[in-house]
Amino acid sequence: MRTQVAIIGAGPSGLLLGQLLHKAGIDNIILERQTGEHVLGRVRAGVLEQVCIDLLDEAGVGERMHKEGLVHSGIEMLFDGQRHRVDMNKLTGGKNVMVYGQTEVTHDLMNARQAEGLPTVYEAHNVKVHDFDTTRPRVTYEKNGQTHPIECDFIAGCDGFHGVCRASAPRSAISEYEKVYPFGWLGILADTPPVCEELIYVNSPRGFALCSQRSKTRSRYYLQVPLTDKVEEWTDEAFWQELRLRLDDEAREHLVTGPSFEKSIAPLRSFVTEPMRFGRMFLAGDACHIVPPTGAKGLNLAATDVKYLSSAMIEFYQEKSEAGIDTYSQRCLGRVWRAERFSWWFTSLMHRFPDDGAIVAKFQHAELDYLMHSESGQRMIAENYVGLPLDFGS
Ligand code: RFL
Ligand code: PHB
Repeated sequence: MRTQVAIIGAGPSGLLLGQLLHKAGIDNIILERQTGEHVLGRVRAGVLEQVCIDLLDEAGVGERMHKEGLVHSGIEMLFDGQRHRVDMNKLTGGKNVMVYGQTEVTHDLMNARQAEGLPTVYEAHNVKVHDFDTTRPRVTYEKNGQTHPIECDFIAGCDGFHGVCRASAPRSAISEYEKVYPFGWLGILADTPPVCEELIYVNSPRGFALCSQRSKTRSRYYLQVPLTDKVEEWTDEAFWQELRLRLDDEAREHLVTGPSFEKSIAPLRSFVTEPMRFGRMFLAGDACHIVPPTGAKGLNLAATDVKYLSSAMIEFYQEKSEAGIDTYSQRCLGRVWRAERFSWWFTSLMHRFPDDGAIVAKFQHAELDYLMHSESGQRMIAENYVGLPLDFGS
């Protein structure tokens, strides 16, 4: 079999890339290790930046998002028992974010791909990438006991943190930077109305908490927990009890509890791979960078990688120019490091680190107090949260 671009991974990066390439007349095949149901079962991101919204529109899959997504113009910060609102819209000259789950984004992209009859191979096992240091790369995979080869012009590694593409890059050509945080996020989904119209980020003496949502009737809550905690040990009752203890009086009063239908613990990590291109193989999304979820940046960064990668490939085919593919890595990494910086900073400001003493909690409070009483401090949070402009720094 032959295609122009072989895409590994049917997460949001791979599906969005496939859609944008198809719109430009570039054929592609997606190979996914899991079943489609499994991919849709993973509950992850919830906040989309304008750049991501625009790209989903460009890919022709924005209709349901605009109907069902919730536009948020601010976030709330809770510390020392007091809530403070960061008015993102006012501080950024009119920018907002959209609350719309990654599951829904993935669903919309999968439906569009299926409707257009584009090839996706689910349960593609033992995917291997070959000869990407030449102009004739190949991919092989196993399905139903047979090995299938695919010849292509480019390989797009959209296969997440545990994927095969980054692992296949020559060790001598790659630099990796990593920080693992000494806690995780225990998250639940419940069909209860959200405690507040906006998201509440909480710095409490008992650790971080986040009150998020998926719709007016579906809540998503997170608690900072030790890495040694097991999800089975957390009953719904224990979760709600602990969340209550981290909230302020008003939120405690408004909190509506109920049975959860999803519960999981996610570890937190900052990670970057440089470069993001190895000959004819390109990495995008979680395959080459991970941020702790505090800044809500992971999916949004994946979307901008895909924006740069699709335009580089379109330039290659339509204008016979390699300029875009040659600068792909450099263009992405500027934005990646800015988002990594913000996510690390926001995580450090909002969580209790096990080895920090009481003085660090005091530093955090003093910094939060400063930020909430300084317009430039609040603007720094707002402009990073809604997403820095694509041409920032250039
Ligand atoms: P994904 O979603 O991991 O998809 C990669 C796909 O590749 C497949 N795969 C393979 N396929 C074939 N062969 C192999 N060898 C393969 N190895 C892997 C996998 O099965 C999978 O289907 O990566 P992608 O597409 O780059 O998307 C990245 C996002 O999923 C991620 O950055 C976000 O979820 C991060 N994130 C958030 N991002 C935001 O922008 N806003 C948020 O509010 C936000 N909240 C979050 C988050 C991530 C979280 N967790 C669980 C880490 C909240 C949480 C709790
Ligand atoms: C979510 O709703 O899952 C979510 C929202 C904001 C974050 C992280 C996760 O910073």
